[in-house]
Amino acid sequence: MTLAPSELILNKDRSIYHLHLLPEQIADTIITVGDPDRVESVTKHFDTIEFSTQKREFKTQTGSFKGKRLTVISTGIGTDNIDIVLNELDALANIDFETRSIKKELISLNIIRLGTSGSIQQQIPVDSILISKKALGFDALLHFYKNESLRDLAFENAFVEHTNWSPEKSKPYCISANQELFKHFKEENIFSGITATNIGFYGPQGRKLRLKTQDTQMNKKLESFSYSGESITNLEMETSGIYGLSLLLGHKAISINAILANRTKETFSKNPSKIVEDMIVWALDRIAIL
Ligand code: R1P
Repeated sequence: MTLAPSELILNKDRSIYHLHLLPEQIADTIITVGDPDRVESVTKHFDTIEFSTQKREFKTQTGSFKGKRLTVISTGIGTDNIDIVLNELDALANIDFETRSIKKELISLNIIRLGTSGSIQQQIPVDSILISKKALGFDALLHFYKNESLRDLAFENAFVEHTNWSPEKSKPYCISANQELFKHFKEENIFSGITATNIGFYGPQGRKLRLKTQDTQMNKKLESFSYSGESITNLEMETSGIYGLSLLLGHKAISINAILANRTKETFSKNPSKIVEDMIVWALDRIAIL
């Protein structure tokens, strides 16, 4: 099947529409960060940088760390951007831009998010690192794709019942991390848990400035929810989209988070850049031996 110009959109230089990348400019292992400025916080540790570009919030650098070729790309904020980044990275790997057709041999990328997040459990302090064993998406992204076999429906239904989830919001969807990557990164001093991915930063994460939230008890309900001995540990804005689309497209994904805030204790890191840097240094060493 040939993909029409309106579906697979290429720029004049044959690069993919939003990311502005050519297929040869990405590695098989991709680090995603939210903040474009964090791209260089990662690549400053590289031995060499072979390529850099930026379009909108999508800044990309490809280079080598301890002999391993890696691409670092910023996604900006939210799962709407994750839809663009994951689909365009997959197109770069698995669609032939000359024939505009899907390749016969598909590549499975490693996708590693190095993000920031807020804890909702007392025992997960600021300035710690947490790996997402599962993601619970409050965004609607995955509902736009065929996804039946992917989700933990029993978990989702228990969560909807526990929180008395408003039917006016999209149904939360539960997706697991890639188990191989989860085991590779999990260590004794690294927390793990279920990450709730929110559709916004303020109301959707229970923050009140001037507006009232629909459910004032939501964060307390998230904190007290438990299913098969597992709890929701933290809130952020991308992991569910990364896990869901990676699984659908056949890529391996893991989300690693520097915990900057503790919402139950109402505390925020006094030196957020230090824990972000510690996470980057630790994760790069693990990525080098993937
Ligand atoms: C909100 O401030 C942003 O920070 C978190 C959230 O997921 C959201 O993207 O992650 P990043 O620091 O990776 O962007």
